[in-house]
Amino acid sequence: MKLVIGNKNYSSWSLRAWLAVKASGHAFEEIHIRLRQPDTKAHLLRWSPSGKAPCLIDSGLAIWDSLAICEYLAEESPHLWPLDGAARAIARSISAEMHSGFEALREHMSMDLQLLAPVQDYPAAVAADIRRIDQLWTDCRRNFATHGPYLFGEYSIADMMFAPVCFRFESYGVTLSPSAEEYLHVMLTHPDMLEWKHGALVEEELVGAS
Ligand SMILES: N[C@@H](CCC(=O)N[C@@H](CS)C(=O)NCC(=O)O)C(=O)O
Repeated sequence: MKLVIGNKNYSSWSLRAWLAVKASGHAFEEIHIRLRQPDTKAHLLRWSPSGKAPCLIDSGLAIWDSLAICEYLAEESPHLWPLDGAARAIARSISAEMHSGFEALREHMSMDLQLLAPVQDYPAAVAADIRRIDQLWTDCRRNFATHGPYLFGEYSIADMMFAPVCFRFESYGVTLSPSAEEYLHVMLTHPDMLEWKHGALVEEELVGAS
């Protein structure tokens, strides 16, 4: 398996797919494409039909878009979604909401793992996105997380979909409710999150040195 990803520092969509491949247990090769360069699109199009990262290559089959990659992996590894049907339905709902929403948060708090810049005042739309995410995290953990600290107890695709938000909240020093804060800490200390972050910092050092 190969996973085509953008810069670890910035590529929030790549992070989701990378976490899913890691959690699936497959050995895989990372193909790194540097984003925001004149030739980025050409490099991406060599692998990814959409010209975007991430793209998973499995036995010659290209699967693009983070959520589609997660679903593809979950077909073979059903534990990537919560096993209970109701929990799985809600996990898919919040993952889809993340995938297609929260535009204000994306626009004003882009993922940048090198950044530590606490923000006091957000535009109202960003504050509304943060409140909604806090509520989702709190509700899911209260209703479903009876056997573990993640959104549905066990670590699942729902957590992976919100992983970039966790890095954003850390970078911008976002204040959350106690339950959401506890969840944020759990995610930020997950070994795969720490590995990705380390990769992002090393990658930027290399870029800076070149
Ligand atoms: N909905 C897509 C979004 C993918 C996306 O926008 N990827 C960005 C990197 S984070 C990209 O490839 N940008 C390069 C470009 O658009 O030229 C997904 O979930 O994978």
